[in-house]
Amino acid sequence: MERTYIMLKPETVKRGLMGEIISRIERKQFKITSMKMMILDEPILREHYAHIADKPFFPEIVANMTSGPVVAMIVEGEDVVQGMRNIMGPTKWLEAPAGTIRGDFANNTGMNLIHGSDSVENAEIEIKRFFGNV
Ligand code: IDP
Ligand code: MG
Repeated sequence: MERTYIMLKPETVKRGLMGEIISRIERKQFKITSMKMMILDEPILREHYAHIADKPFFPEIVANMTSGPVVAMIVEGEDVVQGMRNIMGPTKWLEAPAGTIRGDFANNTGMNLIHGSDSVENAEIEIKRFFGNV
């Protein structure tokens, strides 16, 4: 069974949208097999977001992502990596169609509510980063 790394960003917790988003994952019949709240620091974000660490908006991302707890999850299912990307919607909130998590609830690309791995390979790296060897 394929698995992916999902993370609800701090604004999701602050806005009281955890239940809404977890519910969408469950209604899609993907299985949440691990879940924990945690506070991230800059070093782990530099690792996790290495591909955007040199962008001008990165300091804002760090400020946002360390502003409160995130909810880290391992989610399993058939084709779950792409499946979760589909229900999340595209990165840029303005491109995210209604009916997707980002399309329905985000109006800011830096605070687009949810992270989901972009490939099966990265999913395993990210699961190891945040959950260790599980
Ligand atoms: P993803 O979260 O859809 O996989 P990535 O390209 O991996 O998108 O970027 C990581 C995060 O960095 C995004 O979720 C978003 O919060 C932020 N980000 C990406 N591009 C921009 C941008 O152009 N402006 C502001 N924030 C951005
Ligand atoms: Mg990404």
